[in-house]
Amino acid sequence: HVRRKLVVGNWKMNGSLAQLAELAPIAAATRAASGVDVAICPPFTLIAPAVARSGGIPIGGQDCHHESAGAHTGNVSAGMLKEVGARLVVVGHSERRAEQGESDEIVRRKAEAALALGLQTIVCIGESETERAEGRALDCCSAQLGASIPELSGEAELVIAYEPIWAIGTGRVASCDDVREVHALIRRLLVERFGDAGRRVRILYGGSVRGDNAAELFAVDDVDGALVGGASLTAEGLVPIIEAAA
Ligand code: G2H
Repeated sequence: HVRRKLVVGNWKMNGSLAQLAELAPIAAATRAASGVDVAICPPFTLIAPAVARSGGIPIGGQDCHHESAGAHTGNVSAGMLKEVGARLVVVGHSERRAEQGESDEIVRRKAEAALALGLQTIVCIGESETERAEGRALDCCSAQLGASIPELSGEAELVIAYEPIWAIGTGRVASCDDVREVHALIRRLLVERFGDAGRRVRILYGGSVRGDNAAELFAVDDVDGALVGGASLTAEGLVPIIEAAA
């Protein structure tokens, strides 16, 4: 199975209308790289203007609610994202699991809602520092994956992102051996659950990916791309990662 590399920028709660100027050089680098898929997930308020200035790069949300509408102050549904041109969404990021108390069950329902509307859906999992120190990283990832992903149906693409929490925004990258071990586990669980379709699911690594460490991560088996936070805010930061994926 040949899986194209996928590089997704997660701007988190960063960016501005002015920052959307970074999209043009990112789009140009993506066209030049060929063979790499690139997408950017800015804050909700920037999605519509980002779509207008995307240069063809898919724009997505960083979360969606699991219901389609209703009394959920402050939330945004998958349909709302889609209406303004979003083509993907990230769900279950560890920052949302921690700050908003999102459970695996809620994450799974969000993923179901997004996939049902045809959004490419990136489900994030990953162990904490304590869980790794206690030798429970694989068990944690296995349990989270099992409970956070929905059944596959329809055409929309499910993507998994493995983000060890201790590597997020810290400058500490997981070792290639650790990444290989967890990605192999995720692949095995996906194939057990979905059969051959599990081989087509792309598995991204996330956590302090930068231009100077991307190539070695992308060389690891079953690393099909990256979910990039800090380094995705500028073309200068993201373009070397796109080039490393090409
Ligand atoms: C992990 C990642 C992107 P960063 O959260 O989701 O962020 O690259 O800043 O560690």
